[in-house]
Amino acid sequence: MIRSTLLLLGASALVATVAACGDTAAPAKPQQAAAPRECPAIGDVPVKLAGGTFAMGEDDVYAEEGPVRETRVAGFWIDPHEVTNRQFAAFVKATGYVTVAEKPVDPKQFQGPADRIPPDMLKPGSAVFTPPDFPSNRYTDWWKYVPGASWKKPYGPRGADAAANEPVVHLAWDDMLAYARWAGGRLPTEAEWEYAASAGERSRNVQPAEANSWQGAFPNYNAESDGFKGIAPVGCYKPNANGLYDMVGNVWEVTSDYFRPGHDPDDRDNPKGPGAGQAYDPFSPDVPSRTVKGGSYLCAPNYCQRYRPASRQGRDPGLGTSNVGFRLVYDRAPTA
Ligand SMILES: [Ca+2]
Ligand SMILES: [Ca+2]
Repeated sequence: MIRSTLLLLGASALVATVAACGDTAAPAKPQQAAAPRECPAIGDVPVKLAGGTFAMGEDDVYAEEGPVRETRVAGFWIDPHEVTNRQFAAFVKATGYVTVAEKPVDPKQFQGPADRIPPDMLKPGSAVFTPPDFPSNRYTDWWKYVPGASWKKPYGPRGADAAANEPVVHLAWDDMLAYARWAGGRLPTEAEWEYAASAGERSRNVQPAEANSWQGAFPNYNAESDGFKGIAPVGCYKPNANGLYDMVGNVWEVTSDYFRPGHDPDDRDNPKGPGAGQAYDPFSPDVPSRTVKGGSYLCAPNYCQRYRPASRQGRDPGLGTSNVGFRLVYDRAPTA
């Protein structure tokens, strides 16, 4: 598992080499989630979706999302909400599983001499959104590798514990696979995810009342007019027409497809994305990134208009971040 590349993130996936990460000794200023408003309790029972066709992709926003083409997807079941800390904790309790972010980092995962690796980069940890107090478009101004950050401590060791009904974050690809095996599901293909998120409508940016995104000038001014500064508990916004919550916004969701910019126009029948050898992420060219969907609480009008079903980016499989989660799909009716 390669971990020397960081990050996808709010909007940019970029290579964070040892040099780019620089000195991590300065204390980070982890962002705390705003006090949650009242959100209705929703169940965990997966939703059955019949197969069908839909117009996958968008042609007129970001180049990586096209071309639009009619795509067929077979039926499946899908989680009604992002996998929560409560659900992931049950998996950890049952199995003793330790996530990648909770383990020391192998120096071999970095390019360059071991004695040039900042010691903090070898400690267990993860990438935490840490907003600057000045305008910026450099991802290194807001992504910090925080030792001690993990799914249990999403804002770092000095931050709050993971909230039970918030989506689990800071997981690597292998962590999600392990959870999926335990839960009897699998990561959705990009086509399955987008079909479920679109729910019969054309892809469009949602309004602040519809999903947890970012209002104001990212990264230094968050107007919070949608009610949440950071991650929201699942189910605080109205579900889509399929009965699915937070498909768009809150946290990006990992799919099983490898990422490369643009869709194969001829791959329309239950597409599963390119092979590992064809994976290409311009921001992390050295690793076979997976595709993430739907944007997050960090997507803002001035920076990342990706609070849409068709939005997509690559995501380093080896490193967790504080704005990426997942949900599962199932090929047969899940047992209670
Ligand atoms: Ca928000
Ligand atoms: Ca989401």
